[in-house]
Amino acid sequence: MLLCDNSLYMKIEKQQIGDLNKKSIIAHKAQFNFLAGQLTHLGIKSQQLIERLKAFQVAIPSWALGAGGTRFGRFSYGGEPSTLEQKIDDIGVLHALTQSAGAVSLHIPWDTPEDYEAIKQKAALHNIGFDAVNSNTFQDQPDARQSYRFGSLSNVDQHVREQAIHHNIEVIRIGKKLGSKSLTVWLADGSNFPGQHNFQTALQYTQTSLKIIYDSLPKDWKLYIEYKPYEPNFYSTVIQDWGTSFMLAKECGARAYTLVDLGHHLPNTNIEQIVATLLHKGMLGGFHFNDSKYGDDDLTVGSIKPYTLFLIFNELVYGMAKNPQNPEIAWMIDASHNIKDPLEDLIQSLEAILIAYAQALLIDQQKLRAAQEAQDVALCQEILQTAYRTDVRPLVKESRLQLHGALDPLSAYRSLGIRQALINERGKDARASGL
Ligand code: LRH
Ligand code: MN
Repeated sequence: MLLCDNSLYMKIEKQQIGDLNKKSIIAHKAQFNFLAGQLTHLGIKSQQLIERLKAFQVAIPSWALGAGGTRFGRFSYGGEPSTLEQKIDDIGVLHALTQSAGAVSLHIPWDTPEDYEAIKQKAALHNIGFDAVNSNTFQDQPDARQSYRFGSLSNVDQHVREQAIHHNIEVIRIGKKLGSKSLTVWLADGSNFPGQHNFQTALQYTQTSLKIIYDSLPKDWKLYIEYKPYEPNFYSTVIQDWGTSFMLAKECGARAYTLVDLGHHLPNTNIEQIVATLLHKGMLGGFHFNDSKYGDDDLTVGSIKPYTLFLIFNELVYGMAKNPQNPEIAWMIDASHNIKDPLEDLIQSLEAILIAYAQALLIDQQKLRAAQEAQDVALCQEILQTAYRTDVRPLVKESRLQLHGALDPLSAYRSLGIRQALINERGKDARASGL
């Protein structure tokens, strides 16, 4: 624990991590050298791959550092961050251990900064940047004049639309003060019963409202439009799928893009094909990584469908090489932790993301294209699954080691007794704002 402007905060020193790594460094080097040897044999330069893993930074959602919950209950975790400062400290812990959590994505008003300079200083202390800011027009604020019960940017009531537009412009203003360069808009807007909505009117109001928000963006900002098929509305959602988001973004302008939240797809949707389509059109702005079995379950990344995550990264690796028209993609996690320690859950999600990326980087894209052209279906599958079945964990560990992170972040987190230290500092009943 370290003292910073008279508040105690958790900071893990490189020395502490180095000492922990000593216990497993010999085993790691043996596994890494064996894999690196195999890859050299295949003409793959491990260090080039490692540099890409080191550069891959994922933004942590400010709303997912406490225990999540459902309408059926919420189980507090103890030592949760109840201020934005404490949330940044927790992301600092994640980044120190994983060296891949180099940014925070704020949700407004859940995490509106009080002291901007103090927040920026604290983030800088932990080498954390500010990624996309998220607006919230799916909950009514205590002092709000208008209600979002029947929607926000699509609401038939002009005053409600104006309030929602104003909120988004306020969120941009907050983001500018922190150095963020993008706004994510997710709308809960929709209907619960047939006949409740005039679909065309709702879509047109949404289009017009988004355009006003887009036109108030600073010239170097991007707008991400996040789609979702259902919840909290259960009959229709205005921005229900990638096509609607794509269309609305195109109408807004050149700096508006589609954001893909992995949990926002109906069962068995081919998400990797959606990703390829968006890349092909230069419209893939960002990701919300998580995993799910049924709905928007917000589970640990790679915990349910790791092969799908791998296939998505295959399209991303191909697209990052082939689609210069697509902007730099914003990588973010969007998860909710109902039964796991939030920090352990995020450590596992970061690991799963880097493993899927490393596996996809092993795919010989030229060989795959040749097999596709030759319509050698079995060979296409072999090329993919050879990469998927390669244990790339030594590469991911080596990328962390080279950045002075932990070889095994989860066991380091436990060995350092961080959760108990947070409970001692913040108490068992501390509760984080957010989902
Ligand atoms: C909607 C969503 C969106 C956030 C919210 C916290 O389901 O994915 O990205 O605003 O979760
Ligand atoms: Mn999301």
